[in-house]
Amino acid sequence: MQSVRAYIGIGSNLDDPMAQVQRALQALDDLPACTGVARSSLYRTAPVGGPPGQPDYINVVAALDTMLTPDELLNALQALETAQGRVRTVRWGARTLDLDVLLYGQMIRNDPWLTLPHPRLHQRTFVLYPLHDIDPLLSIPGQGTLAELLASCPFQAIVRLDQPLTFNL
Ligand code: A4P
Ligand code: MG
Repeated sequence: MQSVRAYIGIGSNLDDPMAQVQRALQALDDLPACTGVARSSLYRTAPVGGPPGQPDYINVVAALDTMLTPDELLNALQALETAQGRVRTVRWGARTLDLDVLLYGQMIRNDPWLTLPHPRLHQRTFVLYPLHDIDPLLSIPGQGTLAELLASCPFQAIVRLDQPLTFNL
């Protein structure tokens, strides 16, 4: 079986978000049947949606080459969220760690358990800019190029904190 390139969105705004995100990047790299390829810059971002008064997020995107199926990958991500103390209460509420499958190769899938590409990817600068760091020419299946999506995305405050890193491209 050929590996598939998957892009994982990582976000945290509770309990030392920078440490949570660094721990998640390491945990993703250690997942079985996955090889870390690159990560975007780290970003500080204003919360989008959810209850008012939440702290800012740290957001980053990781690219992996994986032999896991999409369902196995989501299960593995949810186990990592739980291991880092994720508790689900309010929708879009503050969280220690959120791991989303943004893209799994070119797969398009409309299933509430796992929708691909991630259903709100195109509305979020905290996902589009990090994806652009890793592959500026990336095309999102069914939605268009990153450049097109960035041009039509509503303004959201986002600050780049460091430089992207490439591991195995
Ligand atoms: N699910 C369906 N498709 C996917 C997918 N592609 N990746 C299902 C991951 N999960 C997917 O997710 C709810 C359910 O979505 C899961 O059970 C899964 O089967 P969740 O992680 O439990 O809850 P959530 O993350 O609060 O929900 P949701 O709707 O995925 O939230 P979003 O849209 O990801 O938004 N603002 C900033 N600045 N930075 C952020 O990172 N994140 C959110 C979460 C809101 N605002 C933010 C940020
Ligand atoms: Mg989520």
